[in-house]
Amino acid sequence: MRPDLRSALLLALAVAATACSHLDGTPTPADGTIRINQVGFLPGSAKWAVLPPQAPADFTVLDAQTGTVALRGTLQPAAAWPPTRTAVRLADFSPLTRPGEYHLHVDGVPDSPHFRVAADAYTALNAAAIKALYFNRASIELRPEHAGPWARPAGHPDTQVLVHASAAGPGRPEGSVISSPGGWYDAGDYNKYIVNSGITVYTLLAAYEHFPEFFRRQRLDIPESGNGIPDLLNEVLWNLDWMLSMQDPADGGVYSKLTNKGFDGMVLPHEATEPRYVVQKTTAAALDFAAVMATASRVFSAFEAQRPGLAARARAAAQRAWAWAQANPAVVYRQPPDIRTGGYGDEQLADEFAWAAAELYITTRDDAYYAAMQPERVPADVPGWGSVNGLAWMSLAHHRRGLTAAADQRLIAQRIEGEAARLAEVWAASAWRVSLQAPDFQWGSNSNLLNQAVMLIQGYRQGGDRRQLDAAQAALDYALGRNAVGISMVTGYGTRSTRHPHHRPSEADGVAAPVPGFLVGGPNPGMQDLKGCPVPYPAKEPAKAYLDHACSYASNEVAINWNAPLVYVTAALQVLTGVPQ
Ligand SMILES: [Ca+2]
Ligand SMILES: [Ca+2]
Repeated sequence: MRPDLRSALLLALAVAATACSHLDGTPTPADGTIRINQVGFLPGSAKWAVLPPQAPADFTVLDAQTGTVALRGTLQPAAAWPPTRTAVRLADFSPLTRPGEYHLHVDGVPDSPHFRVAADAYTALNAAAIKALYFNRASIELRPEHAGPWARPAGHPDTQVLVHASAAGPGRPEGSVISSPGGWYDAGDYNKYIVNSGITVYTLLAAYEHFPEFFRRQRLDIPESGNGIPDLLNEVLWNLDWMLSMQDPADGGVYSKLTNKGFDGMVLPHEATEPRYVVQKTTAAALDFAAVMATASRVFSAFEAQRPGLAARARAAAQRAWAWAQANPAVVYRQPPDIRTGGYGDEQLADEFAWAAAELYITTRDDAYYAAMQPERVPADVPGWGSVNGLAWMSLAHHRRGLTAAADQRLIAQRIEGEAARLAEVWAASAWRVSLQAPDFQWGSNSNLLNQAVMLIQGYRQGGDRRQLDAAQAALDYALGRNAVGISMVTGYGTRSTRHPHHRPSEADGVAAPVPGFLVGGPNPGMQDLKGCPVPYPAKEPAKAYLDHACSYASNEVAINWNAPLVYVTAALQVLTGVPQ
């Protein structure tokens, strides 16, 4: 979720200047056409398509090359789905397991887009979702051999960053200059935020902890490829090293963000040269930082030869940030009057305390941290940047066999399996066969859904209930086109995908295709950007309130924390789905 409501007015001015050239956004396919995952499926995936209620009962799956019938089936009865306020019928073509290229045919309805069934269905998408973070790197030139047509000069060296009045402290008075280079631009803007880096970096590190073999084999063609560290971790290091520089050495507190005073126009990074500031230390920043550094310490302990001392440094940094938060337990973010960039403000900090305590416990095996988590008071809910309880349980469950006797194994299993079972019930009862319900269509609805999928996958890993894995597959299907707008909401992936994300490099680079691999926010009936958009949203229903236009930061922005669960889910499905029986 992007909290930058305040950016609306500033952006409106910049967007209005470029709007005329962007009236060719991807047209929404007509209602009444087949909605399907346009990228494809693993042979063992559950496979669903959504059809209009008036479709006749029989469907066929046709081989796209030969036109021969690969599968025949019968649609399920029409049922209502509240997020579109319409009824739909489902086609279940899970028995289609033979690799190939296909489309779905139903008499009287236009054929579906082509889709693949392939043993490597999600490997390229997974790599692209990580590479999108490379494309958002600050402080480095993107060279043509790595970035192709999206090559660009380096932006934001961030070696001369001013300490804002809100961040002043002993040894670093207002106006002091510090160096804090690297990191990823957070989203469509050019600022860097610790809170949102927290869940992002954690989710990527968790993907590595859970599926190391998958990532050890992967090559992303980034500058560090071949250096003895898996490329996912190389990419993580670009942001992790930046995060380390955001800790005040004097007291262990962590600045909440590194930012301009206001948002930049729609320009390339090297054209955005406003002064940069570190702003206010907060409790949430310290705790998210502590959780990430504790996790990183575990992961990078296996790479001592490549990054000597990093594991120990991250662990010490985590403990210092934790100590700062203990001494400053309620410092919430207050936007200074002269700063207008994203806030990521969060006043509920019990979840951040629980998550940091859990990660420090797992890394140090010190029971005092487990007690500090107060686990019996922590629910396992779907994570988001400001709501991180679920991450604590996810880590405890993964590491459950190596925990001390203090850990309540039954509680860990109950929390994970309970939340996954709840989500799977919603999925099973959904006419669209997706765990997202009408109230979930908020800012960043696609990431809400993929974070639900992350929790469903934890349930499957813990308890082995296959329906939970299928519900996670359904979430990916949704992002890739089996949704009410019929568009794959990952740039560059799918036959009909997002063309005009709210993403400054994509707008300013003169390349027609958007920078690939980014998940956009998705349908959001809040439509907080209406005033700044020269064209209306095509529809207002919760699942259809989506506008493929660069003005639409409320439905079409990109964000690092939205790509992270896309990385996790595509890797997990690729590894866990298995071959058909
Ligand atoms: Ca919180
Ligand atoms: Ca472009």
